[in-house]
Amino acid sequence: MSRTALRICPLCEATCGLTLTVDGTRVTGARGDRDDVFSKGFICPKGASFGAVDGDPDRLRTPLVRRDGELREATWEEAFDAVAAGIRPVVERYGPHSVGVVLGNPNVHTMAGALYPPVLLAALGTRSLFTASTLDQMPKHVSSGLLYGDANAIPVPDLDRTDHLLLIGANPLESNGSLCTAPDFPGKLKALRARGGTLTVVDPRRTRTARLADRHIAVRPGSDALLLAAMAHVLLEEGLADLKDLAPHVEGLPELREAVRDFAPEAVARACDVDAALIRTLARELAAAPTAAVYGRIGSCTVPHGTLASWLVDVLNILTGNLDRPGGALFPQAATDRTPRPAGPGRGFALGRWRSRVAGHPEAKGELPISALAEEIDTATDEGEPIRALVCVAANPVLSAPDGDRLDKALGSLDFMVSVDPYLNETSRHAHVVLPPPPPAQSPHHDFAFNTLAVRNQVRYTRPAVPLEPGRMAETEILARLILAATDWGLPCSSEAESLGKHGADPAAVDAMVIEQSLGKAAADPHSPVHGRDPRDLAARLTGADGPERRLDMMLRLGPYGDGFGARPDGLSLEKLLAHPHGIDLGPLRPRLPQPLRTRSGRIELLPAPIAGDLPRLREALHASPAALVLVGRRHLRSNNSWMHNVPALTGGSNRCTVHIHPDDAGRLGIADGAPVRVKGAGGEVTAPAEVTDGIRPGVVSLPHGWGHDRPGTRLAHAATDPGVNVNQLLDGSLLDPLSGNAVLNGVPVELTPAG
Ligand SMILES: Nc1nc2c(c(=O)[nH]1)N[C@H]1C(S)=C(S)[C@@H](COP(=O)(O)OP(=O)(O)OC[C@H]3O[C@@H](n4cnc5c(=O)[nH]c(N)nc54)[C@H](O)[C@@H]3O)O[C@H]1N2
Ligand SMILES: Nc1nc2c(c(=O)[nH]1)N[C@H]1C(S)=C(S)[C@@H](COP(=O)(O)OP(=O)(O)OC[C@H]3O[C@@H](n4cnc5c(=O)[nH]c(N)nc54)[C@H](O)[C@@H]3O)O[C@H]1N2
Ligand code: SF4
Ligand SMILES: [Mo]
Repeated sequence: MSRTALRICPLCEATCGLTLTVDGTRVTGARGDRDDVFSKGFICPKGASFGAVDGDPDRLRTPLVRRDGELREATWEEAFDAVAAGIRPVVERYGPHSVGVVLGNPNVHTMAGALYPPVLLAALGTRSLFTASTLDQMPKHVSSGLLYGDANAIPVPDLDRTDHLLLIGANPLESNGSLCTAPDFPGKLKALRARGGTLTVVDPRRTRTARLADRHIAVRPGSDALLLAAMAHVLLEEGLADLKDLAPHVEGLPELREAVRDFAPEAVARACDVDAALIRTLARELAAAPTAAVYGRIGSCTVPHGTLASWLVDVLNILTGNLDRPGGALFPQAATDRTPRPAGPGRGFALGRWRSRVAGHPEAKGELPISALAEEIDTATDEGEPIRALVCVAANPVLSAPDGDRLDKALGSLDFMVSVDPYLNETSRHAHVVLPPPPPAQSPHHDFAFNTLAVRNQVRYTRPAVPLEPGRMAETEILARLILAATDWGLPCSSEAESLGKHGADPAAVDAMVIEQSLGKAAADPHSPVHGRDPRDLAARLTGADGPERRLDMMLRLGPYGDGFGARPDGLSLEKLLAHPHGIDLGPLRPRLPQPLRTRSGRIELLPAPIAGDLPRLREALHASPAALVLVGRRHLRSNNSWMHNVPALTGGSNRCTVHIHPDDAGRLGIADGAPVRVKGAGGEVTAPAEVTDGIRPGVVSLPHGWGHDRPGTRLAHAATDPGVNVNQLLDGSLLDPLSGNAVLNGVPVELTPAG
């Protein structure tokens, strides 16, 4: 007997609503949910393969615990005992920072990943936090932190209403969008053009997105900050800047004018390899468009000037008055955001509150660069203890971060490592304990992170489509138990908490504790709808089948659309959301300034000091001689970073680990289409087949990331049949964007030779 169930897709940032066909516990089909208030039936090939991803026979079914050097199946109790025995002595002996935490990308695609890692970090008290953010969007967080005082205040292009979109280093036709949650991004780009709007794409490759555009600019990799600075220069020098309604909220305009003075189009043209006249046209068109949005993604972030480029994206939106207005770039307001406080000066955003032990990298947003993870494990200094134990949740840094070989060795040297991961892969194979979460059909879903980046305000929640199979544990419970096993979290706070910290205590106690603390704070906050009320009484009113649902209920009710626990009876609650299985539409993005600002001035600080301090480095780039050959990445529609190569339905065809190279370069270097080519970088070399294509500009080659599934001791049968190579082995981890600590993954110098 088959039935259907709804499930929000967790396989990319678009968050489409799916209708699954379920046979017993098996997902046998997936189609777009036409009634979903946000995605309206859209689905892509990955979503359509949800059943195959969910039912992958290589997914681990039980915990694994290392005994006598080998990972063996174990009970949950044995596994958490091993976690307690592994982490606690390290903390006692070497202190909290000797325990590292690595959080990977899927944490933003699970409820567990949103709700528990903050508690784990607080409980461990470690500063050794590394996440996929420093391989990705940390430059955007830093630029938002500096401009707006809130690292998570990221403006999103108003795709449905804009007249003009300037898209930099993003390929949503493959990625389906990022830091811009939009089901059917491709359709939205087509609709933009159909309504007479303009799409410009800046990308060294002629991607499928670029082919859709009115104009494609094949910029030299790594030079976008110069291009954007030149556009800002034109707006300011030609009198085209017009802040419109933003003017009263912005400070630093004269200083900005001075700061970009040296970046005239004629000065940057050579470094960008873009005609000066064209740069002037781009700036004039941006200013002339009725509404416009500049949007930058991976290609603008994972480069040497990632923070400057990310900042300049917003500067252009501000200078044209397009920030915070319909058709421009706006700040979404998610249902689980905190109740907006009145506008006014905030605490601002600080960088470098501590530094990494070995290289002295400054922290950003509480994180150290993941490029420095290996050295923080394998290098002794006088500055403190190396990392000796690691908690790795949904991360595969051996493939996703620079110099996987070094990290691979470093992980092998740890006293203890626990991975929360469904697969035994290149990273988790080093763990002493592997805790496997259930497949997505057995997990509930709400997009805490992506709703704050969505092109339309809306809220959706799906309960598990399939009940937990016997022997499975929900990922929320796994993480709650991990916190209890590894730490003494909560002990000093209340008598009720006495039972906490005791390994084996009820995991619901973790949620109860978070609820107690959050409601206590809300009741004490004069701007909260529950100000002055009794936190215990509020807690008693929460509904939900378990701890995570009660926490979702609490966040919804305290949030900007919430019922305020009765204060606004029409408002949101979990109960109300459950009554709307296809979600609740909360309307288009609306102007919100100055409310989101948290800078010390209470205004947008257009030229923050750390940015000004980094501009001399950009000025130097004007005169640097470009490398003969540089590497960029690429994504494929039927993949996701490192963990979808084990699903036959999603591999093969054009989804292959090949070196894209322009015919001119191939001819010059004697490289034939399909022949093996050796690529050499600072961190090592790899050999992969060449794919000669004029879809990439001369002087640039491209390899996708997330491949290299040929290490021993993994359980990825299908991926191992076509392992590909690890592009990140070409990096040695030393190239970073200095303000954000983000790895430079694009525009990296390489050498190519035919491999015999
Ligand atoms: N050269 C190059 N390198 C890159 C990039 C690039 O463009 N070029 N992109 C970077 C970017 S943007 C990112 S985000 C990073 C990603 O870096 P990572 O997050 O390290 O890599 P993923 O491949 O996403 O691996 C996620 C891990 O989570 C596991 N997993 C999958 N689903 C779940 C789940 O539901 N729960 C749990 N607990 N685990 C799960 C997978 O098995 C896998 O081990 O890679 C980066 N690396
Ligand atoms: N199918 C699929 N979807 C995904 C993922 C996946 O692996 N596969 N990963 C997800 C994740 S974690 C993320 S972060 C997002 C990323 O989402 P996107 O940023 O849209 O992803 P990419 O396809 O890597 O696009 C980056 C583009 O930047 C270009 N580029 C490289 N260097 C430069 C440069 O210096 N300047 C400019 N202007 N462009 C440059 C590349 O050629 C590439 O086309 O995708 C998400 N969605
Ligand atoms: S676009 Fe993303 S969220 Fe939508 S179905 Fe495809 S993978 Fe899932
Ligand atoms: Mo990412």
